[in-house]
Amino acid sequence: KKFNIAVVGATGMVGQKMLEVLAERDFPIDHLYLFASSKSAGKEVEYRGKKYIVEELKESSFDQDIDIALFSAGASISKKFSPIAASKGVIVVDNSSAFRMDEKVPLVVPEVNPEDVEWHNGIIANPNCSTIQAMLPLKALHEKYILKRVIYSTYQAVSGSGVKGYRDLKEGIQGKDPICYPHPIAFNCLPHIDDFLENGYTKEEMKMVNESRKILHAPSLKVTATTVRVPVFYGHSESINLEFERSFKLEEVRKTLEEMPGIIVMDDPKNNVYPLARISENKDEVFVGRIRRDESIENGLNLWVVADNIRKGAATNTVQIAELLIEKQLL
Ligand code: 11C
Repeated sequence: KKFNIAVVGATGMVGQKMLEVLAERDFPIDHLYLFASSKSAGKEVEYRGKKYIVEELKESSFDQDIDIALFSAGASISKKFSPIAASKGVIVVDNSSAFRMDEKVPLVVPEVNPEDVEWHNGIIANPNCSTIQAMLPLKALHEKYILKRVIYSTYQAVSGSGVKGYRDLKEGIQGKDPICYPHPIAFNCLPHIDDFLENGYTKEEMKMVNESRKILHAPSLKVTATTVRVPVFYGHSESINLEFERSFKLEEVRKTLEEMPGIIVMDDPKNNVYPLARISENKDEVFVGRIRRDESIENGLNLWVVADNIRKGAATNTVQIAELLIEKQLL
């Protein structure tokens, strides 16, 4: 059986990657609809050798026979159009932050909490990129050793800010002033991703805290985060410090991570082998390395976790959720 799929935000960085991933994975598409703002409407986009015209997104767009709509056009577009689509029987997989913490909306990483898609009410949220990649190792280890506390420190690529962030790094290297960030990102690190909140954290940091608890079904898990933008085009890197209830053997930890679907363990520091942003580029897996004990506490562990933020962090995870809907016959 084939399905009618819509991509909302089809001309954006993530929308384009979604199309690439859908084609690569041979997603069973009957009819493909591409939507974007009026600015991009009329543009031609190619999918599997066929040209499609991008349509302007309107309320009436969802009167068409659409099974699944993959949204990646920002939170305000999602807030307005996802409920309209859902009310017309379209299942929305939303890559924005609009509905992630809504109690009626599942927040899903397919390798981690696939069962949560079953209680959807028309909208399923795709987590933030920096959360997604952390969830795979954390879930695998939480099941065995029970997480007590998580400390995230991230090193995030400029593509997380879309084309403007990419431009700030590319042109910033040549000395141009930034337009996306408040400071130059070239040859710099900015401890500032998304807006600051009253508690002194950024929205990006609180996304990591809140989304981790929801996905792991651990509402009282202690989590803290510092998120930093670094001069890298693609691939978010994360130092993750963990404290567990139970004791562990390092060898067992390594095996658990190796056995987790979606993870590639790269951990041979003597031969300079560890995950790198440039290795993760255009890959769907989450790379884990620098696996070592935190010797300052009992049952402490340090990991270095890297993934392509546009692939596993956005487009691939969204497409995997759509595949899950088909697999579980939820359409
Ligand atoms: C970044 N994580 O790297 C952000 C991008 O909530 O979907 C994704 C923002 C979001 O800047």
